[in-house]
Order: sequence, then structure tokens, then C-alpha cells
Amino acid sequence: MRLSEKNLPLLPANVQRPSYDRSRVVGSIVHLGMGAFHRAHQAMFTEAVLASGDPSWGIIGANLFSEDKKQALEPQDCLYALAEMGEDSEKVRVIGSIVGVFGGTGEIDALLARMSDAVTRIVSITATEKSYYVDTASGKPQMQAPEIAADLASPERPRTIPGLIVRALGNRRAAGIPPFTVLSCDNLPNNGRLAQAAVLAFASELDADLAAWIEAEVSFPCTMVDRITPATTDADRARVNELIGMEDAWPVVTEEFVQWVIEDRFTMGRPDWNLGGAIFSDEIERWESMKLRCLNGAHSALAYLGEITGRETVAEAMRLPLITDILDALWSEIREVLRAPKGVDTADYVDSLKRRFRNPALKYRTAQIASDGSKKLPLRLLAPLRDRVAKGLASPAIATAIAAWMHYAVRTAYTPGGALADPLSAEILERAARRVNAGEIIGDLLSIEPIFGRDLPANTAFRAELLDKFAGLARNPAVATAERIRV
Ligand code: CS2
Repeated sequence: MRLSEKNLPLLPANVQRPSYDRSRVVGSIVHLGMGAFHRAHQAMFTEAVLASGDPSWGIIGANLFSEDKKQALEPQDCLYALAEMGEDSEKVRVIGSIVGVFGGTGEIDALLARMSDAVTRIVSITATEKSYYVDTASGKPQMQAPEIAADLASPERPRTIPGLIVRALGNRRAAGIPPFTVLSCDNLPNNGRLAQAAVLAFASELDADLAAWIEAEVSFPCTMVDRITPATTDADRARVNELIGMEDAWPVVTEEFVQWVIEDRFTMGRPDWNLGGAIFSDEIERWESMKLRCLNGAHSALAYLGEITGRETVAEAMRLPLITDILDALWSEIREVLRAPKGVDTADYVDSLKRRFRNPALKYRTAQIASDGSKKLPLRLLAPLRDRVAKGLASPAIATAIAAWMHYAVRTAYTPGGALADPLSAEILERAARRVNAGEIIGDLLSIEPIFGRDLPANTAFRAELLDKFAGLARNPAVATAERIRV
């Protein structure tokens, strides 16, 4: 029996489900990047709005390149089960806020038409750091990237997020329809400004008038999003299906904790997401940098340290004192240069992160978090590092985390068929295997400018610290690195 609108009454009594009439829900939000995270987060906040009796804010989910989510969700009327797993509790409910779905390049035209239609009032995004085509070191839009260049060459058939948004906004302007709000929900500092920079840069290449109109009329609020949501595993699927007593092809498993802080600037209205617990605030930058540095920075450190010590999941990595000692030191370094939001105690915040990371019910693979390091490290770890450098402070723990990433790269480079899930994979691996002397390996990797800029390779104190930590890890018997390295 498949989860569906018709089968909702057959769910076990303890499984919460949509109590509102889904046929009345208006799909006024288009969401780009409908992964597990979105379904554990924004879609759940939106469910609270619909459940309160306001049917005007349903979600149309979209993935530009893959059809798998569409194929999973459509046969079940876009319903799915969301399981919230605590250390010794599990709560499952069925979410109905997604009311339509586009998937794959074959549907981009239809998606564009939907975004261009007046019914769409918000376009939200969780598409990961690399989809914005903004250089992480300089903050400059990457208009030369091949995908962007292709979109600029045929803007009527966009394949990138900036291309799609600009085209849809251009269509709306031509038709006299007010612009939607662009709501970035990706883990990026000032994500709204960044989305705006990407969109404006793209539009300026095509049409200066359109760019000026976008700048004047379109709102790009910033957000801080947080909920630890690993990719769904087969075991998760089996467990959730057992709990709901029917088949859901793609349930989502997440933690109990959830947080969403949003800047309140919407051009065509917005849902009362505070009904689901969201906070509207004008202190986004502080919220975002606390989360990005303390949670995601530690996550990345943990992922690389976990990978090189053979820990498959975050919870397993949290049981290794070698790793937790480094994390404790890392959090101290990060907190020392952090401007926290008013009323937030960062020591408590870090304590709650430790509890969340230790949650054994979540099988969060270190390999998943280790992806896209070239995009993640600058935002998560090199930003606090630079703040420390500016204050003349040494950063041994941050250096250890970067050294762990380097070992991970070296080990992958020497693994037959090894590849990194990273847009710079080829360059990183080529440099990682170029030489065998530790100092030279570090120098080769540090000179990848899009990651480390020009300042860090030139910083001799940091370089010495990095070499020391890299060598320390190489000598540690718990660390599996390439045998050829000479320290
Ligand atoms: C993680 C994040 O995969 C990663 O890089 O650090 O997805 C993290 O789980 C979320 O940001 C938590 O809110």
C-alpha cells in the first residue's frame, strides 16, 4: 500500500497528517532544490501555516537535473513522511505542503513558466554553495563558469539558478507582473545578498535595464537555516515505512532540533512561518555566522577527521577523543572571534551542538559532509581564521582541520579511481599527488587561489602551523593517509 491522499485515513492513529483540504492549497512558492533538507525544514514550517487554515502558501518543488524526487513523490500525491529522531524517541508525521513537483531538464520550460506566472510569490532555494556561481574567496560572481556562459549564450533556455531567476523575472517585468521574492535558504553568509549579487551580475550581462529593475524591485531576504538532515538511507526507509504502515518511496529522517531565522523583506507577502517556530529578525548576519562557523565549521572538521580515521558517521566520529579534543579547541577559537546574536550564549549553543552531533539515531555519513570542501572551507573555517589572523591570534585547531582536509585529498588522490565530490576535484587531486614531501604538498594545495586566496599562502606563521598539524596527523597511528608522504 502506497502513501497517498486516499490512504491518509489508513495511517496509524499516532501519525500526524494534513488536516486541511489540500485541493484548496495554492502553490505560490516555487522551491529550487527539493532535497531532504528542504523537506525537513521549510516544507515543515509551511505545513504549520497550512494547518492553521491559510491555504495560500503551498510549495511547488523542483530539481533542475534529476527526476528521481519527482518519480518518488508524484505517485504519492507529493505526500511524504518526516521522522524526527531523538536519542531515544522517534516521531513520524506526514507532510502535505508540497503540492506539485518538477524534475529534470525536460521540465525546465514548464518550471520557468510557473516561475513567470503571477501565482508564484516566492522562489526559495536550497541548491548548495556551488549553485550560486560566486567565487568564495573574492565574493565575485563567476560569469566565466561554463554553465553560466552557456546560459548567457541562450538565456531563453536557462540551466542554472541565476539564469532561471533572471529569465523568470524578465518575463514578469515584460508582462507587468510584480516580481517574486528570492529566498535563499543555503548555508552561506549573507545568503540573500549573495543570491542578489549572482542574479544581478547575470542580468547585467544581458540587459542593463532589467538589471536596474531587479535591483530596485526584487527583494532577497537573508536567512539562517538549521536542521541536521542526512540523506535518507535504505534502513531509514524501511524503519519509517514500518512506522507508517505503508510505503513511502522517499521519506525524510531528521533530528528534533530545528531553527529558521529570516529577514522580513518580502515583496508579494509571505507565510506566517512563525506559526511553525521561525524567527523573523534583523540580526541575520550574526545568526548566520554563528551557525555557519560553529555548526558547519565543526561539521566539516569532523567530516575530514572522521574520514581519515575511518569513522563512517558523525556520531561515530564523536566517540573518538582525538576528534572531540580537536573540536573543543576549534570551538574555542571560533567563539573567540564571534559576534553572537543578542541574548545567545555561545557556550550553551556549542553544548547543544555536541548533543546533536552525538545523536546515534542519525546515520550522517562523514563522506556526505566532506563533499564540496573547496566551497565550504572558506566560509566555515577560513573566515574565522582570517578574523583571528587580523587580531594576531594563532589558530592551531583550525589549522588541524585544514590539515585533515589535505590528508583526505592526498589519500583520495592515491586511491585508484579516487575522486572528490567537489567542483575543483581534478585540480585538488592533481596537486595532492604532485609531490611527496609534506611541506611541498601543503604549499601546492595552499596555492589553490579560489580556496585560500592570496593572503593565506603568504602567511608564514599559518603555513608553519599547518605543516606542524599535517605532520602530526601523518604520524598519528589512528590516521590513515597515503604511505608515500614524507614528513
Ligand atoms: C552539513 C550541513 O552537509 C553539510 O555540509 O554541514 O548540511 C548541516 O547538516 C546543516 O547545515 C545543518 O543545519
